[in-house]
Amino acid sequence: MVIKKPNAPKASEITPEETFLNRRNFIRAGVLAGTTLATAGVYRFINAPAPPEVETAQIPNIENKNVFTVDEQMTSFRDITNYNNFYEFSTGKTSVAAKARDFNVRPWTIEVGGLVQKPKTFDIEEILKFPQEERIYRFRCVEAWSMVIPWVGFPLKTLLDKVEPTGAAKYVAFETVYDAKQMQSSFSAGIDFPYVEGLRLDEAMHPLTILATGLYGKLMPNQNGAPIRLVVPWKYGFKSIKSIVKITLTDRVPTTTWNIANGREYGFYSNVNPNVRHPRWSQATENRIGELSRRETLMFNGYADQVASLYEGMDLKKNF
Ligand SMILES: Nc1nc2c(c(=O)[nH]1)N[C@H]1C(S)=C(S)[C@@H](COP(=O)(O)O)O[C@H]1N2
Ligand SMILES: [Mo]
Repeated sequence: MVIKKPNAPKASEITPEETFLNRRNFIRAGVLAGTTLATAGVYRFINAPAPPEVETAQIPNIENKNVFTVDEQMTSFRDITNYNNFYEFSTGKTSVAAKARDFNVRPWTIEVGGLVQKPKTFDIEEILKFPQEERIYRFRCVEAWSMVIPWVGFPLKTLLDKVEPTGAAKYVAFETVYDAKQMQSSFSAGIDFPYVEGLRLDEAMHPLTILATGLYGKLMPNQNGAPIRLVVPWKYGFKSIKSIVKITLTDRVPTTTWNIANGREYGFYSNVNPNVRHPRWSQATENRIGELSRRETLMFNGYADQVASLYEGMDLKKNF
């Protein structure tokens, strides 16, 4: 029995993934409403058949553990790898794992360029040789569900320092691979591909911002953004772009996928903020996957001590 708290989105406010407008119909109809991320109902694997588990290899060179952690129970491997948002494969969270199963992530390169002294295309094998750390972070989706995930990765700053951003660089733009042959939802997802995201340079250089290469000590499962994805724990999950092939230093605010799809609902900053409502639901509480009652959402997802200073003097309602 699930008892809805007053802050939980009402059933009438929830847009089921199945009713997403097909982009072509959307254009034909001339509808002005934007595309939206659906809100999640309470989710549990009770009585669900065991999902197929694809084992990835152990990451051998994890140097730091227990430096960045939270005093909250980790979400199970099974839930982290079977409840996903990865619209290139499916808009159905529990369908992504199966659809991404055969996604081939080798060979893989990341092109890093733009306003830098030393542009370079990195091979994933070279990146995996960087010292890796375990980072146990809270992860909060804008749809008001959350997890605690033991990522493996390294600070994004480590990579950016290697290409030497110039003084003119103010932002970092990221791009996901788009391979129509291997991915499936080019039109029905309702968002444009390739998926793109961005950060301000100081956010990108912040010690909490990582490029993640795995989770639970193993190489990144395809459904979670193999072979490498961004993780910015104080921002809503959609900022944490998956399967990155390109990183560009720039002096302009980068275009971001959900902002193009619906700028009224999804801003550039997208910092977790319990005091700023999504236009269609409260962000004051969240459904921690695996728990029964809702939790209070924390300012900057619990990382305010470390990141609030980045936004000093900014109106967080305006810059949502
Ligand atoms: N390329 C790409 N990156 C993406 C998404 C996506 O659809 N495509 N979804 C985002 C959203 S909305 C969330 S909540 C997280 C989900 O990450 P997870 O499946 O590893 O939990 O990935 C983000 N990164
Ligand atoms: Mo999300």
